[in-house]
Amino acid sequence: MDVVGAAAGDDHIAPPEEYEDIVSTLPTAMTFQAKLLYQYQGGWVIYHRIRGLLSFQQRFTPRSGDVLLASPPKCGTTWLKALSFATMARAAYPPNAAEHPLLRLNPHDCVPFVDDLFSAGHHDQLEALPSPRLMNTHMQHAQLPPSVADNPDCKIVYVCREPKDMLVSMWHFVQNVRPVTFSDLFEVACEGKTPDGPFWDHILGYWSASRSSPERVMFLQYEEMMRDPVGVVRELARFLGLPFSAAEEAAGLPASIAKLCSMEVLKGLDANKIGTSGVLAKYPHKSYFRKGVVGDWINHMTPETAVRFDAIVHDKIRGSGLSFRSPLV
Ligand code: PAP
Repeated sequence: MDVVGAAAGDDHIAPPEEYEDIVSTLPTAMTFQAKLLYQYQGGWVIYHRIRGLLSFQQRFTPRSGDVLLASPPKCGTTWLKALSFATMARAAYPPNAAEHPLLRLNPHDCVPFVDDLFSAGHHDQLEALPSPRLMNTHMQHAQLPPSVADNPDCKIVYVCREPKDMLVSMWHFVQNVRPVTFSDLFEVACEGKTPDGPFWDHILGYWSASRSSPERVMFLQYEEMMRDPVGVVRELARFLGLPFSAAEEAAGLPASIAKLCSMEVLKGLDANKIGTSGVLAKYPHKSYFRKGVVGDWINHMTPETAVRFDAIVHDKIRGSGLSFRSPLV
């Protein structure tokens, strides 16, 4: 594991023009902001990442000890990146160290996003990382190659979020690129046509993998992380095979990691107030830290809209054993 330089990637790198024979046959749909989606293996992939996904499936060489963080967009990726990085790197960088990388780098610059790296043809950067590597993806579980999905030596940590809050977070985030009305986003989300959607299939894919292989796939919910961040840090460390020792517990390391990665601390850092990151497109660091609360949907959805959305989600996840805990519903 290592830090990816903050300067990784340039603006507007054209994705490799490979796989035209496959891409040209895929069904397409429009999502908000008139962005084209390709339907591939059940998931809706945004146009600038479809070739990257195919390239990942073909070229990615897993290594023993690889850790892949997975999530639908806007469900806690930034937070999970920070927590996982701080947990895995704690021997080299104790959470209270004045020179901790998270104090000077945005979490997205500490953990590479494989979807964009492969889309931009920059996947060689992954080869340069020492083991154990920590990476993240928004790909659906069904889109992971068997060399990753079924690999006993690779671990996956998944995070999802109460879907109404996910949608509100997505709406705020896309305003950074171009305005879209909440109702336009809402309608495409009801059809599952958001990037990496349908979000219910995204969630169910990893949910089912975590149920059948709990030692390889850890399933987290944003609301659970909010309720007990220190407990989640302990669980995460155990899952990754790096449980806290008695001495680390006595020194308060789990709590220090949770504190370092809290919204309160990260949002206040210059590293997260200024600058941009991203390989395909650059997003302001501050756009990853908005409110970080549970139940913000209430400020954007009418009760009728919320009921309509809940009904869709309820119908999709029925029988899976999964539920979403939001204190407001
Ligand atoms: P991404 O998919 O673009 O990487 P992601 O990090 O998954 O985004 O989601 C961003 C959400 O996580 C934001 O939620 P909000 O819009 O409802 O506020 C962001 O505020 C929240 N978030 C980011 N960092 C933290 C953190 N350290 N603690 C809690 N929430 C956080």
